[in-house]
Amino acid sequence: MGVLNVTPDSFSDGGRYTDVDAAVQHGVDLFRQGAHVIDIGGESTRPGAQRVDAKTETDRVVPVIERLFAEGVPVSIDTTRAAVAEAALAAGAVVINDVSGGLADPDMAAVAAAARCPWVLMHWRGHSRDMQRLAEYTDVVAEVRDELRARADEAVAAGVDPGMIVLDPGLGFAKRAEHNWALSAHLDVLIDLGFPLLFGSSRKTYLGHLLAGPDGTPRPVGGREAATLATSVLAVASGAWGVRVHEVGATVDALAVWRATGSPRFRGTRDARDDRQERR
Ligand code: PMM
Repeated sequence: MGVLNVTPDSFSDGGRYTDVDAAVQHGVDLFRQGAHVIDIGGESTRPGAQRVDAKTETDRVVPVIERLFAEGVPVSIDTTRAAVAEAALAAGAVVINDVSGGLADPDMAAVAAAARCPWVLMHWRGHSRDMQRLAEYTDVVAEVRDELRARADEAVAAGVDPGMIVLDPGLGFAKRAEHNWALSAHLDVLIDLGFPLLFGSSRKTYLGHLLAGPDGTPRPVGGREAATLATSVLAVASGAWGVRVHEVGATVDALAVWRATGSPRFRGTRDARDDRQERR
């Protein structure tokens, strides 16, 4: 999943693709580099961000989605608002990526159910403005698992086909660095819920802290790409179904390397058990 933020203020690409032509070109480029879907967001979710109204958000994304649809590029809409999702689907989007997991807007489930499209339910505890104060956990992996399960159960109860649900741990959303690392190390616990798992580490702040200079200054956004590749490959190797990244070409290359190592997941019906038997 390639990231395309058409916002003036997203943390890593804010302001670069507010012009429709530039946004469409970037979406096409990411698709040609190997992204299966381009995730378009019209509202920044960076910590502390101020909200924009639904009309502003819709006006930012719809012209870009229409043009990408015309170019044959599959698009997902990154929004927490049912009205924006509806307008995006009408413009040609084929996936709803809801960072609130359906919590922000009670009408989102009905939109997802009616559209019968994949719906990404990300783990979330509140809007950007106050999410860092919600980063309190006793056992982050178990709590995120239980909260994601509740989101999925509620979606199914609202009529969403379970086969259309994708879960996401929501790195950085009401999570400090130690929470992100714990979740990354235990993706299997979330995958055991039985849904495909999307993983989004790309350029996030916790990578900047990991790579801080000797004086403690976090590595700027532009220097987090190698760490993003490492976390993305590790996530896929742990069973993640997809990764949401800004640098698609490099990610595709890194995943080709992983695939060439002969991961059991890419050997059809064979699994580790078959391999062990063969070796005997
Ligand atoms: N992160 C951001 C925005 N949308 N959606 C999903 N499903 N998962 C994420 O981790 C996620 C998201 C924030 O980062 P951005 O500035 O790169 O969009």
